[in-house]
Amino acid sequence: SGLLNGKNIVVMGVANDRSIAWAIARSLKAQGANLAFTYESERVEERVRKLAETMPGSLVLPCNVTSDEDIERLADALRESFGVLHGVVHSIAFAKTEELEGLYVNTSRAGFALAHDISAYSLTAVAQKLYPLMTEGGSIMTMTYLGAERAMPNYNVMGVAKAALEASVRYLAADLGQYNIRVNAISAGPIRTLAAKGIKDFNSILRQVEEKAPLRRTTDAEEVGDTAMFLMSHLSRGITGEVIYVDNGYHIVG
Ligand code: 0WD
Repeated sequence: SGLLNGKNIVVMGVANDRSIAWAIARSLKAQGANLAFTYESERVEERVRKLAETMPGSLVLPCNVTSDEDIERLADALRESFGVLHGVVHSIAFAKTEELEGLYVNTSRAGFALAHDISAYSLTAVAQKLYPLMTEGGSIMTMTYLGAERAMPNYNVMGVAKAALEASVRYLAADLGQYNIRVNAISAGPIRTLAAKGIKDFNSILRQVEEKAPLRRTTDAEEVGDTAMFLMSHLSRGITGEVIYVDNGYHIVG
């Protein structure tokens, strides 16, 4: 028996086995959740299917979050398979690599728009189309980073998009609380993933965390996974509109 028995949860943002979304899925599965995975494009479909096959009974559905049509189709597919939805894990972000180095002041209009569309607006778009399926209440969560609050080297436009994402969490929480739907974010310390590869000097960021974080180590995806499990569960029923740090304490000293 698990904390998430009978809970239907959609996990968005698995790209490979290093993805934070995949660690989250493992923690959710360990507590008995029924999972649906979405993939961005054919580029990652095969990898996501292979991973999902290791969790028998999981659904695998396409959804590029830049497309309202895709999100509507996702809502229809989830309604058909699950009926009721209890949880949404949003673990998606994107910016062009050239916007993730050098000076923020050089950010292009198109680069700004793209980063905000995929990394911030997509949470609202997904919540808008999926909350009607959460008829028994539910939990929506997303992934953010300290660069939302501080000007950090190279994070640039992604930091500005994460600030919009964190504000969206508060507005969505205010809107959806009346339906007993909670909306929160996890602010994770740096973890070596595909997305992290795009950030210049990522190794030196990891070294700084090892030196300065109160717990003197970098964040494991599993640590994020277990906090996500808590946010999806009844244990966190009093928490909404919040940003929870899973960063070994770095943000209090760094
Ligand atoms: O240090 C880190 N890795 C941290 C990541 C620290 C704190 C926060 N985060 C955040 C990221 O900003 C992101 O929001 O966690 C989330 C997950 O990131 P990740 O697990 O580090 O990276 P990755 O495994 O690359 O997953 C992100 C995925 C994309 O992967 P790629 O690398 O193929 O772009 O987001 C998905 C895609 O699978 N994605 C999309 N999904 C649907 N539609 C789209 C899209 N348009 N664009 C990207």
